[in-house]
Amino acid sequence: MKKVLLLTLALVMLVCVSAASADVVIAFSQIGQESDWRTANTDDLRNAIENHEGWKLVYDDAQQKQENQIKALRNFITQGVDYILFTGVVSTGWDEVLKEVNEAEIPLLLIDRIPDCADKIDYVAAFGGDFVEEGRRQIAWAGEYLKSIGKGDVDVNIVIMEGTTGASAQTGRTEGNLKALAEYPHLKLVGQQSGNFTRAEGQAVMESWLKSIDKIDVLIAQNDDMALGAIDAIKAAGKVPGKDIIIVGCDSVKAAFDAIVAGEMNCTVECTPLYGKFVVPTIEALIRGEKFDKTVVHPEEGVFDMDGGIDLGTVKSIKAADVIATRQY
Ligand code: GZL
Repeated sequence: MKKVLLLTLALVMLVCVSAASADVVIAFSQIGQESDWRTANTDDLRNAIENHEGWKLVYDDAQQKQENQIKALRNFITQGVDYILFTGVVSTGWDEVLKEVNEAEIPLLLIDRIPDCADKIDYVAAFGGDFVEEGRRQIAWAGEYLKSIGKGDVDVNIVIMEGTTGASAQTGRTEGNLKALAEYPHLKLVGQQSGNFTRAEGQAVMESWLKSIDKIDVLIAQNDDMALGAIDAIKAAGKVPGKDIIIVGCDSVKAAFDAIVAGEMNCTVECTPLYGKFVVPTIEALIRGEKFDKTVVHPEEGVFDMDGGIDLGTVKSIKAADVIATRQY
């Protein structure tokens, strides 16, 4: 009798332990590896999920191709994962596949770039940059900086290097850039072209601009990787980046801080890639049965430059050299 009781107890404990350690499978459809921002975003989310007790990550890198993301999402459905994290390489063309995710009743978390169809699909939570505000901050910084050095009433030629065409980070930042230009009539837009968020394409676009545009005074690059590529082109053309051409990036990755401290870049507008601290507690809360609304949560973000103190209304710039040692990406 005693043996039967002990055996039953052992069996019950085994079932409890296996249930407790049952994996929560989280699938992540990532855009690619196009920039330092993207790499930091991937690393942060992978670490946060893979280091969580009982959680397993299913990861897909789409190499910046929408068709690869659509395939990955359908694979996640077939695998019967428990949660899906999604950021879209472009904003359109997701309605059908995200409806399939909904029909499979797999909770969907939107991060980074929110798809245009967001108001037509179900998702359990969303976190992403305020791209319009980031674009505004880029132009406002250039306008306020020129005022601070007594050049607020001097006509200057400005070029805007855009991110991946059709990505919400590009459309949002462009909207913010162009709206803010109206506040600074002396900033004359003489070039606007996509560098696809990559360093190589940023260098190529800047090389062509330096040959085709007589005078460029300010570069607004919608991410730091393109700004760093443009710096390579500016140096190759025998000009001094950060002085002959004022350079404003976006993301605030480490390489941009290094360039600002070296005097080769002037400003970077922050767009954090560190979403692990939002995603992990949200999934833990969802497992507890908590619900979230469809508000897109925008992380707190700053602006970093050579000297600090430039007032942009919603934020004041911080001297990059003062905080470079504290940066996490
Ligand atoms: C912004 C993100 C953008 C970054 C780029 O949230 O989607 O994509 O600004 C990255 O560096 O390629």
